[in-house]
Amino acid sequence: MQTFFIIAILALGFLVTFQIAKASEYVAVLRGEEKSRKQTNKINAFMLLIFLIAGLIGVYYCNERLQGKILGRAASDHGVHIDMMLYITIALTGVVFVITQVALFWFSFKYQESDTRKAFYYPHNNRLELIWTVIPAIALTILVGFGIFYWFKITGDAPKNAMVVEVTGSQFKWEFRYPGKDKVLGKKYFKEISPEKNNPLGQLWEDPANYDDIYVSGEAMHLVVNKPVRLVIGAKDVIHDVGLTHFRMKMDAVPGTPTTMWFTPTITTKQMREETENPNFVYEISCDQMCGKGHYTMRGEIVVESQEEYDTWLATKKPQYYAVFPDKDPAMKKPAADSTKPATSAVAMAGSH
Ligand SMILES: [Cu+2]
Repeated sequence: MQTFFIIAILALGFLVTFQIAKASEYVAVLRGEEKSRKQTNKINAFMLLIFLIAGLIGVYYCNERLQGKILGRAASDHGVHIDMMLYITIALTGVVFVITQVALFWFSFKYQESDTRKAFYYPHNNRLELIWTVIPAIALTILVGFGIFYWFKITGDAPKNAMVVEVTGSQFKWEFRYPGKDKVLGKKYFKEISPEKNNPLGQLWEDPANYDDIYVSGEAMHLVVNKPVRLVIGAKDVIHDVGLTHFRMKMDAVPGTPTTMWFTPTITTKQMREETENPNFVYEISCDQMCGKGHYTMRGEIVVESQEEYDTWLATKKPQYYAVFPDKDPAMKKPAADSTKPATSAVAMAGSH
């Protein structure tokens, strides 16, 4: 039934178009071909002017309407520069857009066919060609130049006092690793990855740098406000992408090839909640690379807090090394060494591993 209606509508549409075309042909014959063409021309010129005005009003309206729906204030030092680049680009291209569109449609209207005027033959002008090639080339070179400058800054060496967090993407979650007191991430090897053996990242336990590395999964990444952070990014299966829209950062997570970027968060989660008047505000990590059917679920969170809050949080975490070798955990050792006291729950736990 539906198919029948669609065919019927198409057939009717064709018939109507055909009849209109035929009718206008008869009108042209009655009025005279030349006169009819000139009249159509006039209508078209007027419509172009209407299109220009309606179009410009539409652009302005969309801008006003959607103004509050953009990302809000950039929450990192690089983010401020990236927003600035965006505004400069939009301002520059915006001015060019308005000038060219007004010229295009206004000229079409003003210089429409007229019996009192003859078209001026003007095929070529080298100076004009040079001007409209060189000026955009210079403008674009400056814009791209700034982009490259910030790109090298973001992906280049982080400041000496930067903290390090390793981010690993997999279908479909994010895992984090903090280097611990030695500030060095221990070596890892993909063949050692084994969640059953408490080694979800494939850390090599013979590397002492791994002893104090803290593994965090299923909760937010914690960062310190106004302290640069270098992210070491990787993936276990396919290409993911660490997208940090609030910080205006993003970087691919590629299996086997660590990528890095650094930035300084400048606003704490608490401050952002007050500023946005949204008590549930959280900084988000989105996967910005289509990575499979659960891609949309790859949402991570980031908490930006003071150094004290961060230290308190980190103190609640234990190195992954102790999960694999509970007997090396000083917290487990102490009660075991104390033979005068009855077995504590810690000993019982150590035994159960
Ligand atoms: Cu992903």
